[in-house]
Amino acid sequence: MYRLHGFNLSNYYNSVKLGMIEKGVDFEEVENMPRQDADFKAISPMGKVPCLEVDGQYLTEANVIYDLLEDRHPETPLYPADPFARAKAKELVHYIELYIDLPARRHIPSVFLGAPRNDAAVEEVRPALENGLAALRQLARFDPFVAGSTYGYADIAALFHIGLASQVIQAVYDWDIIAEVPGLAKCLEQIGERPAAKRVLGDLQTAMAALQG
Ligand SMILES: N[C@@H](CCC(=O)N[C@@H](CS)C(=O)NCC(=O)O)C(=O)O
Repeated sequence: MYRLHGFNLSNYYNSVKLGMIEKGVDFEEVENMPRQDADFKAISPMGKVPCLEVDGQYLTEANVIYDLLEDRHPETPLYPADPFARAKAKELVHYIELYIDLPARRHIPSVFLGAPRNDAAVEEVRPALENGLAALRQLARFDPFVAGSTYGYADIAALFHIGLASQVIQAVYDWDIIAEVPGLAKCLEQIGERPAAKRVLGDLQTAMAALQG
């Protein structure tokens, strides 16, 4: 039995949750906020979510969790079977995490949590994202999915990580980063129409509405 620790506003939590639903894996959601206390760090050493509990053992880092799920539940694959195509899909997941999500995330405190505007971030994030978006234009296939002909974790990462980044960046710079990558808007729209994605996005919207009061 799997227990997925995290919360419905987290893009990384939602990416694992969607993967598990797509795979038809049985799991329980355990609401847990990221935090630095010793109890939580005992299960998630950096205090981050998601954290997957697997028969009393714990695993962190979303893309490592994708790999475990892929190995244990290969019947509904979310990575291509061909080793090189699979590596290229993982490359896209890493690019989306490291060069889109990570820079954009520096603005989460000011956009969502009432923190003051971070002037250093305002200056540094835009050029970092311009690089990340250029890399995405170079690597993404949209054929019709992000990594090519099959749906999988690259699409899931794009849906949640670029979805969040685009909201944050629109708010700070009035800049539409999705429009910077031809084919991305249509691709995200078709991913968001999948029944499993609609369920996770619905839970996200409910959590967002509760946050905004
Ligand atoms: N590299 C981590 C990133 C996870 C992450 O940043 N999660 C956020 C929530 S979306 C979090 O826990 N933030 C709290 C923190 O960074 O201390 C992964 O792939 O799981």
